[in-house]
Amino acid sequence: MKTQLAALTVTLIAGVSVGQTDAPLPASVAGRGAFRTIGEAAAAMRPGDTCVIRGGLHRETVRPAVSGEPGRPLRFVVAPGEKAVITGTEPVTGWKVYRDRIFRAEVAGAVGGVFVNGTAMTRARYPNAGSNVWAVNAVALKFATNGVMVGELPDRETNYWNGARIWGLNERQGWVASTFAVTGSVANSLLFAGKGPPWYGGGSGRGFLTGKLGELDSEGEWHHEDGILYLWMPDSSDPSTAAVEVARRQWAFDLSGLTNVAVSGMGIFAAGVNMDRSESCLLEGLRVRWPYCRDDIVGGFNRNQTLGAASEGVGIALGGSGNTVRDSVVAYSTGDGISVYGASNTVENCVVHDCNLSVSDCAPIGCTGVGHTIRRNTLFNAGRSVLVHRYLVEGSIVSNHLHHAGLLSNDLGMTYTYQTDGRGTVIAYNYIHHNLGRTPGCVGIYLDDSTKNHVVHHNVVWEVGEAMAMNPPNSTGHLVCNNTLDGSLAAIGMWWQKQEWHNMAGSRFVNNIFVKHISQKIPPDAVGTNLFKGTDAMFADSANGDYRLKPGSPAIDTGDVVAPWTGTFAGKAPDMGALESGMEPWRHGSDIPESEWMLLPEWQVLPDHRGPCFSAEKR
Ligand SMILES: [Ca+2]
Ligand SMILES: [Ca+2]
Repeated sequence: MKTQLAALTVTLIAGVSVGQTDAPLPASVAGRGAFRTIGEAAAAMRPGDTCVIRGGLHRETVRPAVSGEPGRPLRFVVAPGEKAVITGTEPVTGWKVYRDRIFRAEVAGAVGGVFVNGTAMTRARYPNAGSNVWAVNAVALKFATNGVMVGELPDRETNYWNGARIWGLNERQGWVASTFAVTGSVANSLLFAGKGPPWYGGGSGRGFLTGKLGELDSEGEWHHEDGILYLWMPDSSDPSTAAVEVARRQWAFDLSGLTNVAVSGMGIFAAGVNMDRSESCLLEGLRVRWPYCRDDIVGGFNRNQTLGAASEGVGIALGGSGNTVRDSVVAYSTGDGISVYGASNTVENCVVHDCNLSVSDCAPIGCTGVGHTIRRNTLFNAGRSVLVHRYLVEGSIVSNHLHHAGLLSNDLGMTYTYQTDGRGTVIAYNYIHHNLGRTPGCVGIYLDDSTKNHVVHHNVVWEVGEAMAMNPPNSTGHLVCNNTLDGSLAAIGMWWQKQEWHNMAGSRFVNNIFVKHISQKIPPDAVGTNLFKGTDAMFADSANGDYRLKPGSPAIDTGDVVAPWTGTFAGKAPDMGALESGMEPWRHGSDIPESEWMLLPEWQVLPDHRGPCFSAEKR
């Protein structure tokens, strides 16, 4: 690991060293020369130019001076056979022993994240984190009275926790985590200003505390205070023998407000790409690690129509219009992987995983705006939902593979929206499975309250509590057609008790296979031909996620034509459910092989957490 990074560092240093005239410069543009940085090359580029980037680590934010033109984009490519990584980090040197195995070094300014040989370290905290980021080690916290909560806290002097920051998740609701400042402490009581964050008012929860040097007491922890970075190395070694870096720059590329720029084949580490107000820009073949690595996310529900590049937890900021991210892998983010807003942007054939470590309102893909396409992506491992599409209208969410959501929160959809008039947003041909949240509220496709006008068809949903949830009021104008909905509790669940709120005018349910019951609050006249609970659909092997129909299934050729959504079918009529007998199942998810997901072969891979993390208490 260390060797790999060191080799890259040497490569870059060789490229820029004065006097080494035989070493290739890091970037070149045909007809314009070679440059000491990509940024210098970018400043010289004109429409139609291609910048060739040499292998190695590049520590800069690249900002072209001008836009490309239609058919004559600015292109950034990597030299053939080389690996180039733009990193948002800067190395830390000048380490001295602080005490015991803790070292200190001067680091001015804010520290967004600390990496050792490419692996993220943990801000010093109580209780200690443990090795599994998806198994938050936290203490019980309980409401005492306004401004006070009590917890299982260690013996510390009065007001020791003044200035600390607490991350907490409510136990009963457990929707989203949030953070807030502690203003004082007495014994096992924490004091804070005001009534506290949303999760607190509901009673008990779990949390951890950061912001105190005194809690730097284990391997892999760091603390930054008064311009000094303190670090206990993961192997208790001297940090000067390793590549220790701090996150400094939010963006690897700043394409905001530019048009017709294409970036291909780069690695990006501890930084995102800013496409705020961009048009017709393209990112392809990228390998991105930690597009957002800071642990400063306040949390709570904070995503709405105003999502923009300045929102907390934004990863790759895909704003503007007509931009595309494709064939890329984005992994590890305390916030979003890709944050989509603006209009008519596309995310296609990407793998986005292990995001929203903060358990906030973020997701592998967070999406709001008009007319976006989210197609053939594989999204998995998320603190909450894997796809949030709140306020997405006229959108298209098709042929994705979505799995392993709810690793740390409860009452969530693997896809989630609320208060959204989709104006025809289509959610179709997706495979959706494994919500690890607690039931009830452990949902596959969640159209939460006041959501209207979505077309949900040909999705296969399993290993969830409720395959779909549609919460009134005004759950109107939806078409739910040809889905295979297998949840342990319900095919379609619904909450709210007031009957008069259940306005589902114009919503229709047809050709679905409901393995379990659907909510009795769905008006009977909205429910057409479906295969209901109690009739065996004869799936090939549903225990292993194979929902194709066996010959003789009562779902075969017993559906209605629902133009245009039933599309091409085999036999004399459409089948019920998502997978038409006699036709090949559609392609879903990204086709990037797992062997090609890595940024660099030996860089951080989080342990595979595609299993329940809190099995004893969650499901
Ligand atoms: Ca600690
Ligand atoms: Ca058929």
